Amino acid sequence: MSRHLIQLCKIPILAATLGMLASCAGTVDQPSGPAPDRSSLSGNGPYQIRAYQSAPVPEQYASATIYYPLDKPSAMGGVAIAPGYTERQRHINWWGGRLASHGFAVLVLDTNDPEAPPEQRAAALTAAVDTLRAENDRRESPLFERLDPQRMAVMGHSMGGGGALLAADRNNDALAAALALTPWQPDGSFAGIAVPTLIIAGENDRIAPVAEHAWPHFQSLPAGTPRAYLEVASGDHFIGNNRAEYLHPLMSRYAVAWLKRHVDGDQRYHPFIHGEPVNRDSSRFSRLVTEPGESSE
Ligand code: 9J3
Repeated sequence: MSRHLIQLCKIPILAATLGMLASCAGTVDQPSGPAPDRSSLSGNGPYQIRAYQSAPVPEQYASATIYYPLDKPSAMGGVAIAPGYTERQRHINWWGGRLASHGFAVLVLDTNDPEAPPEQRAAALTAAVDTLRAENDRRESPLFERLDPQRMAVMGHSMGGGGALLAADRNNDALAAALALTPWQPDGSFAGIAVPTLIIAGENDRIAPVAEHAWPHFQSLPAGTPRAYLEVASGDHFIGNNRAEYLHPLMSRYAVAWLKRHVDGDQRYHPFIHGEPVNRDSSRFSRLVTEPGESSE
């Protein structure tokens, strides 16, 4: 139901009156949690974090940890996250707790083969989204009847980021957002992605150089799809990883805002991607393109 109403809001001419904007804002999910500001987005959110590993594991990945907010009163969206080449959960799992603290159920996976190509990571992410959805129906799950199966996102680092983009390209209707951290996918072209997509890249990435990976990936996204490209000045291939702790506040501000805005439909986060607060970070980025697309005012 709310999906259809959101679609209506994509018609810019209809949305071009204040009255219409107000009614569009009212049709998305009710904003939940305290109003965001720069500092709240930079660190952990308002919810207590819990994690478990007892969800059924499908054949497409080896194992996973699911992080979730213990005390979020309303239904939560989900995010599936894949690591990069030779990486394990421990290389990127700071995102699990961080995103859970802001109200998401977050599945961080280990691939069957640490050297698996992006294609296999895409299949793992798609299966992981199915795992999250199934948790909503599994009585023994801490997420039983606490998820909104319509609000699922995919995310990943490097080959996992390539996998997230591939998964989004193929599962248009099934996802609410995609987020790629220094994505790696040679000749990656993602014109089939219809969901809001954020790419975070590193200016000095020598492993997935932006000129061959993140930037052409971004340019291949269809105009009209909400999309953003953030290129961290002097950033390397590992800007989104656990070890780049000094960058976690910056990463967090944009990733949390993107997911809150597009997975939860919470308009309060819009200015933190497209508005004035972004100016305060502009010196941190060598390139910054944010396009609200047709789904936003
Ligand atoms: O996932 C990644 O970090 C991909 C970078 C890489 O080393 O690919 C070469 C096979």
